[in-house]
Amino acid sequence: MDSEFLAGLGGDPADEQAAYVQHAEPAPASEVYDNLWIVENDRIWDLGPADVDTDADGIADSLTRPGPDGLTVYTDSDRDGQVDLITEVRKDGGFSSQRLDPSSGEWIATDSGRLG
Ligand SMILES: [Ca+2]
Ligand SMILES: [Ca+2]
Repeated sequence: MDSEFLAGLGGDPADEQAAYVQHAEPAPASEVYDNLWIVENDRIWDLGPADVDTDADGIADSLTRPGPDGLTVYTDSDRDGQVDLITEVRKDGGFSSQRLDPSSGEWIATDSGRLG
């Protein structure tokens, strides 16, 4: 019988294959967050939905808030919803950026200067 002959063949190829197929996929990137949020002094601030696409990938990643001295841009650069880059643009054309250091939770100044 053919079926008996096949059944007698060595190891099960399915088991062998399973050892190599490890679906260690990261969290689904297709999840679309609604609001950006930021942690400040152990409080979480919900800033509302992103409405600016700063890197032109078709997904809004930032929102802007007017301030007394210009404009503040809150950016979530890795799409997890948490703001990790803040750029303050002053009315005189100067700007300064701060990036969130994920290991320490500290905001670190990364860039500053003048626009244009
Ligand atoms: Ca984007
Ligand atoms: Ca983020």
